[in-house]
Amino acid sequence: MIELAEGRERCLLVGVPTRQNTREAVEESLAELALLADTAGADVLGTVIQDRDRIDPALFIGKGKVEEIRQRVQQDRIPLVIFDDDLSPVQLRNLEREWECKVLDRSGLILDIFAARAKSSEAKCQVELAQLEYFLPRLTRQWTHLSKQLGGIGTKGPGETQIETDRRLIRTRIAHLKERLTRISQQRMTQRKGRSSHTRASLVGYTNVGKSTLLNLLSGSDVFVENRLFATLDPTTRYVPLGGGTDILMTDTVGFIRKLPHHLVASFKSTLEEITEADILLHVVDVSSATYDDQIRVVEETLEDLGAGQKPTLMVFNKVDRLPDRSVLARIGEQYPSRVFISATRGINISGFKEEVLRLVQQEFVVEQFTLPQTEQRVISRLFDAGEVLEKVYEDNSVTLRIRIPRKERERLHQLAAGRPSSAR
Ligand SMILES: Nc1nc2c(ncn2[C@@H]2O[C@H](COP(=O)(O)OP(=O)(O)OP(=O)(O)O)[C@@H](O)[C@H]2O)c(=O)[nH]1
Ligand SMILES: [Mg+2]
Repeated sequence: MIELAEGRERCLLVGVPTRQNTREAVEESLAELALLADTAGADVLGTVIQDRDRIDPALFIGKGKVEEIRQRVQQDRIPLVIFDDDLSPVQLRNLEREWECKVLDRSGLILDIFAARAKSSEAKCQVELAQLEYFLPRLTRQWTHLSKQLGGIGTKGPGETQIETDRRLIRTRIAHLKERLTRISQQRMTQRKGRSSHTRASLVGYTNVGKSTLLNLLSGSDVFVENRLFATLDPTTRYVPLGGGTDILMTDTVGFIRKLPHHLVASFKSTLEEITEADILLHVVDVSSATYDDQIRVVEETLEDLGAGQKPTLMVFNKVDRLPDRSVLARIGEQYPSRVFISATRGINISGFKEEVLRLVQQEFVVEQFTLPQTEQRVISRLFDAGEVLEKVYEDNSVTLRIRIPRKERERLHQLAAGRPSSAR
């Protein structure tokens, strides 16, 4: 709820290498934090790094560093200090008191960007929910934003009673948002069912790797593309022809980043269902990034958390046009058997991409036919649940279903259908 002011704001960044976190990793993470700050509308004046064996429970960094930063903040009148790691509510409060400026952590900054980027009512709801969950424990005396927004209670600095009132307001608001999101999620499910006769592919990947650019190219749509982080929050689904008469439904959605705030993932549930409900994943990677392998790991971990880690996946290495040295491609080729190299902006190897997607679809799914007596309602409904029904024909007392099913389910389903004494195959 700390809103960055209109126009550019100047800031300092702070990173802390510890025993678990090497200096090199922290420097990379800080470079990314600088991009996040830029996306949020802040100019980075400087970066402070302090090696520590142990995080200080009250101040996160050491007393000497706190003093050094205090002098810098006063001298240059810096309004904002951003930490690359998450601060506890106590650390945040103490540091704001020490420096008399705004202090944000990485999660707070990401939430702020999401809030500015959210366009649809669904995204706005999801971001607000994440922000409230994040700010509830951080609610302090200075904090009056929500009570003002919800009806002008308390325009002066609130006392303890005011904070209690704010907390109650927030909890009520959280409950309301959760209810709305449940309804939205149900609507999405109905929409997906309506389109269920097509294979669904979801574009996943780190933020800014070119997912939206690729969908635009494949479907002629005009999803917003930008060389900043989190250009896309709302899912867009389009038909994409793969050739040979096969169309698939492809969805572009929010990108991931390291240390993605837990609250954000939890509240973006309905958006992220586009990923968990997909048949196959197209994991887009910016192969020109120096840290692409780290990014792959972060995406894989996030997918694992979402329960989508086991889905059939094609690795799509994008931005090959930016590679000065292509020898890296051979190494990647060995490491990832199911992969393709493309450039979405230059249109390089898009036909190869489509072939690989088609191959994955054909490899993972088969279209099978089942004929059953119409009285076998229980088995019929299990078949409906198992795959996508492409055709159903009723004849006399039997029904014939053509269903696209995962290849690995084939045997089990035929046995299920054959297990009925009167079933015909
Ligand atoms: N050089 C080059 N740039 C690309 C390529 N594909 C995308 N880009 C650029 O990368 C930037 C990010 O592209 P987007 O399509 O917005 O990326 P995204 O993955 O949708 O990003 P988020 O929605 O922010 O997660 C834009 O500036 C694109 O023009 C490519 O093949 N080569
Ligand atoms: Mg995008």
